[in-house]
Amino acid sequence: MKVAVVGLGYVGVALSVVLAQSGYDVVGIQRRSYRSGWKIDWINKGRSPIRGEEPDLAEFLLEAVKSGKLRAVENTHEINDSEVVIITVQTPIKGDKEPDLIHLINACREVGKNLSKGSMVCIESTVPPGTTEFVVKPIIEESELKLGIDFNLVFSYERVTPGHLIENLRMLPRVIGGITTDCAMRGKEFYETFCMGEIVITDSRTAETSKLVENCHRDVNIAFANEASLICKALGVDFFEVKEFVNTLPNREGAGNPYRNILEPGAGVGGHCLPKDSHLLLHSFQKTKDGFKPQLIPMGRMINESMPGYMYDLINEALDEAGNKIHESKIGILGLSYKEDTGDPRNSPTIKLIELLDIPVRVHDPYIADHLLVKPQSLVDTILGSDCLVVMTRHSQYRELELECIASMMRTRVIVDGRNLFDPEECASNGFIYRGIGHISR
Ligand code: SAJ
Repeated sequence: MKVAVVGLGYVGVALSVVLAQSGYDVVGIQRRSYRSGWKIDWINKGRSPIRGEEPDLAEFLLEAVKSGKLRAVENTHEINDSEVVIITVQTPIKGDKEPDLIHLINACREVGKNLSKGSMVCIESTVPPGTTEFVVKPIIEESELKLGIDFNLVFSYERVTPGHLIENLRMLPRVIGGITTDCAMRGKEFYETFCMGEIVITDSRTAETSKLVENCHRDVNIAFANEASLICKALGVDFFEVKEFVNTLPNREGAGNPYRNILEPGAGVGGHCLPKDSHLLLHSFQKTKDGFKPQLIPMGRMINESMPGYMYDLINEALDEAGNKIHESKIGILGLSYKEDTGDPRNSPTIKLIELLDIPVRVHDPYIADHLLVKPQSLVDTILGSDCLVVMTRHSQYRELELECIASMMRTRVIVDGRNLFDPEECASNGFIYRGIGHISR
């Protein structure tokens, strides 16, 4: 069976590979945009366009392309004889935090124009609740195709996290929301052919809302860790010790114990999901004109967005203690990517920090060689002669850094650790002025 995947981002590429590995004839469709057009030729050469550590992805992609099971094209006519069309285009938010659905709308228009009767359309992009029914469906029906008669339509959200794309797509449970029950059942039948996790069905709006609530829950829990760490700092208490003790509450099945799982405080919350998903959820909520005023979710978002600013304050405080002025200092930043062991700078807290510092800085990232805002440097050049080393991303490579060696390379020994990378005692014993989120200042 032929499947078309529209939008070759990290989800579309990984999904195309998993589908090809499961025996489908997959055509990945990508418009030749400035940012992503290069992926078409890259994939057809058997090369993965995804940066960072992705087990199996590059190897499986090469296999799929060599076997002819996977190819990438620009033109949307290939949708024509596909029995399933999956849309995985990005759904960012605009500067005013409003959803930007233009990529989804354009993709739906192309799908509507080329869809064959009897096909199924699956939306995997994260969307405001109601989008599948009130935005996608009408666009596809503009082509005289009738839902339920000529095509089926589902919203089926991905739950991937970079670093685990293939594993997540194959093993995690799936929630399939159909515009009709028949749609949902057909969606379940399709996803069962390559997803090993449990597959549950519901309506499209419930599925759309579940995805957003799932991510808002994470965003708010990270905000809780961030706020609790700032309270602990003010109390002169090490937050990581508190976190360790709190998380000792056992999570024994059936014991009914109200276990805890406090997350990691850090330099900020970046990526393509969490920074936007609460805005997508609240966008649809606001349209209901309900009198209730959400506070916790928007406040959690604000706390996470304030963390790069908090890092700025720690840098300022630590350099001041060293007798340096921030604007006369050489600052080296470890990590441009929003997340450890991945190469994705989207909404990265590092970008926010660089903008706040507003001075030339040196940045290193093992997975990012170039960026519009800053030219990443080598690790040595980032550390050598610097007055302050700032940890923004907890890449595994940084765990091998020797403090003694770093101390000998720096002009002033100041470390500001946003990801609990270094041990505060060890920093102190190596002569560093240390500040770290979640740790007591030394
Ligand atoms: N972060 C913290 N503290 C934490 C966990 C994360 O500060 O305890 C920061 C990270 O540094 C990063 C950001 O939050 O900047 C996001 O991290 P993430 O682990 O949530 O990674 P994402 O953005 O890839 O989230 C994905 C999401 N999946 C998608 O919808 C694409 C999300 O659904 C998952 O909850 C998350 O993975 C996951 O659970 O791994």
